[in-house]
Amino acid sequence: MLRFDIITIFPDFFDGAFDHGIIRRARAAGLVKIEAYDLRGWTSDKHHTVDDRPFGGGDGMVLKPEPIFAAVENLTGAGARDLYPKTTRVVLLSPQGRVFTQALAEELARAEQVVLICGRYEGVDERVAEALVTDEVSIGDYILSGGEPAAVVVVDAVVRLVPGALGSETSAVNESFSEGLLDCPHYTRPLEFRGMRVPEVLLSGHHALIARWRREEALRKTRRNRPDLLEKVSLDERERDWLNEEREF
Ligand code: 9D3
Repeated sequence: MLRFDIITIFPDFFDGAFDHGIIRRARAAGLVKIEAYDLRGWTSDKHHTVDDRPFGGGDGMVLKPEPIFAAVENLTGAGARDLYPKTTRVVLLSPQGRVFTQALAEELARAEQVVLICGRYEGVDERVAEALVTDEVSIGDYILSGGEPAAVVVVDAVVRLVPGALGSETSAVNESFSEGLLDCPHYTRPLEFRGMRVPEVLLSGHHALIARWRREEALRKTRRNRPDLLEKVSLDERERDWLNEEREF
């Protein structure tokens, strides 16, 4: 079973966060275990101090190393990166990390234990990254107040890749990012809604035409919203021509 251990100063943040849909089912089926731990539980001073002022000066506070080292040691059985079991990953969620991708989610899904350290304040004492962390990860180029929302994102993306977590309805391989393009548009009833009609081709029953339409609409959506993805995907000649003839959009 894949085990997630989340180290945070706001364990309540995760109340209910993993109690819905696929994650809830995966937990109920015993495929994954997800636990959030209060960093203050690994402090030893009277005031349960987790942070302190930065050496060199500056605004804000920095998470102290001692409680985080104690937490990781306690949760992994080892106090240094090279001593973890090879199936253990210790992830520091930080704006300075490499950007989280589907490829990293796939790697983490093959682990037995993923420890997620949630940063807060101005940051985390760098000795944590130096000695404990196997992966320093950001979820994208925007500013969060802390690593907690990022931890939810990572757990969600990884759990759905654990074998058996998705129902038989869907399969993780047949999804948007595996194809390298964004998904095509989808429609359901009613046929007409507030004057907007479902594209005729989807009603035609002509499966080859429908498949071509879906591929072209996926290309159109990708060009509009994620042109960076088009560089990485191989298109056949028809698809390149189609994209070029659509340039006026
Ligand atoms: C002024 C320098 N800032 C760093 C870029 C300060 C700062 C901003 C936000 C320090 C900590 C944070 C809290 N963010 C996270 O802990 C975080 C995060 C994020 O802000 N964006 C994307 N991914 C992540 S993962 C953890």
